[in-house]
Amino acid sequence: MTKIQDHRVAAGFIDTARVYLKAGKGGDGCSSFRREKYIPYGGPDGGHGGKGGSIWFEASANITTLAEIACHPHITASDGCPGKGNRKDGHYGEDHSLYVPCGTVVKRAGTVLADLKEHGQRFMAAKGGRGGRGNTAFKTRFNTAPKIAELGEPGDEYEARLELSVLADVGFVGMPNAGKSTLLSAISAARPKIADYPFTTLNPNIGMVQHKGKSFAAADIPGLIEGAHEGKGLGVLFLKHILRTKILVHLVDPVGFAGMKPEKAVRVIEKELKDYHPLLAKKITILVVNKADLPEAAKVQEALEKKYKKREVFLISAVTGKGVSRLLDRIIKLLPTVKQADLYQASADSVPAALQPKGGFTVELDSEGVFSVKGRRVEKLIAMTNFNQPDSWDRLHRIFKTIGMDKALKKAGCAAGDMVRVGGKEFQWTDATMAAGRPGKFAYKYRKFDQEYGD
Ligand SMILES: Nc1nc2c(ncn2[C@@H]2O[C@H](COP(=O)(O)OP(=O)(O)OP(=O)(O)O)[C@@H](O)[C@H]2O)c(=O)[nH]1
Ligand SMILES: [Mg+2]
Repeated sequence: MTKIQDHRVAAGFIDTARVYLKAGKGGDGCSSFRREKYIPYGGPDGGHGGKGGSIWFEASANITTLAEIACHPHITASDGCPGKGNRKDGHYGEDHSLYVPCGTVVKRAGTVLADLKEHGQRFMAAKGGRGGRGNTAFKTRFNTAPKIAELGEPGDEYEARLELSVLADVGFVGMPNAGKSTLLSAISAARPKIADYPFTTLNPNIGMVQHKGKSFAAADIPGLIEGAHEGKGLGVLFLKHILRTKILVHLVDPVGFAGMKPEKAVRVIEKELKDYHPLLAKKITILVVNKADLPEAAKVQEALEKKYKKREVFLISAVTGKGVSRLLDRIIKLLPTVKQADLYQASADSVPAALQPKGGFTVELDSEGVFSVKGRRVEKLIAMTNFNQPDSWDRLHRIFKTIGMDKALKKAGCAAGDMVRVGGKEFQWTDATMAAGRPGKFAYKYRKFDQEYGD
């Protein structure tokens, strides 16, 4: 961690966090038979396992930082309980909800899963596993006493990255000491720190501005300096927070900054914004000369008006309030005209594995000479098969045959004695294995089961 980030931790503002999610495993199904006096052949009565708990993220307007989550990054939801005899189904695992600030983007391996913008918006980030079915589910007229019960499905497990991109309508940018925080505190209830030295603001501040019956959110970020987009100063850490604003207000200090003339400072800031992200250059940027009470201010405004003929240049004083109302009028008029495309869009393939369509499987011969079968459905089938039950083996073989896995393996060159790996388990493929399936008149039934099989 760099020094700057350390400082941010101390300041309590964390805008990125890495979290390890582990949803609950489904409870195992139960294989049992009804045994009661005077009830011969009581039949199967094993209950189903309960569903595992899922992990949800919920946007909340009452939170402004990811600090809480960053400090407790291991998040698990509880497992479902196993089923029991007498048709008792297991309890469901409890879902786990985590509150995140509005504007939090959830990513997995670089792809955006969700963008939580509105208060109360929820997203299931990790789905709990399905409970295994008890042997009551496997009773058929051909097999009235099945000794098969599924294991619970494992829950989703992965590392997610949370990124907070503050949601404000208007962003204040400018060199340090230009008066950004002073302006925010003058027009909203926010009370950022204000002082007569550069880099007073260390974290973004957000305030709700009420003006003539309309309201909007404004964000003040730390001052920018030359080279900010390359990491100089503090500003770069927070530039992403203005990416989603609709309008930028560029405050200019008529005194200049560190010997730099105001006109040059304007050019420097605009270049920094453009270099950080082309989107920032495209935003409507209102030029505002602050500190109108100082004698230099009017001249600077005139000079900027001359230079940027097509742009309006406002003259305000955040301290005395001069010109502020006019500026707010302009902002309120402009805001509804800005239509913003979504910056973060959840892509279709970024949906968590458990929510993806089932799909088929692929067979590949790996470097160790093992035939590796991959596919969500077959992997799930293996994970939910109880290999301690001989009948479960039979069922597995039948399903392999029905879904065409033995044919696919033969086609790939698999012969008796070769090793096959599916879902982390290895089997030796034998003719008996292939012959174990009983296709023919059962094929349709298992195909039907196969269609039902899944979520
Ligand atoms: N005379 C005068 N001084 C002002 C005005 N607005 C702000 N200031 C002063 O300028 C100094 C800097 O103000 P800040 O609001 O902290 O500036 P900032 O842009 O937030 O600065 P950083 O957070 O360091 O980037 C303070 O001493 C303010 O009192 C103004 O309209 N007139
Ligand atoms: Mg400030």
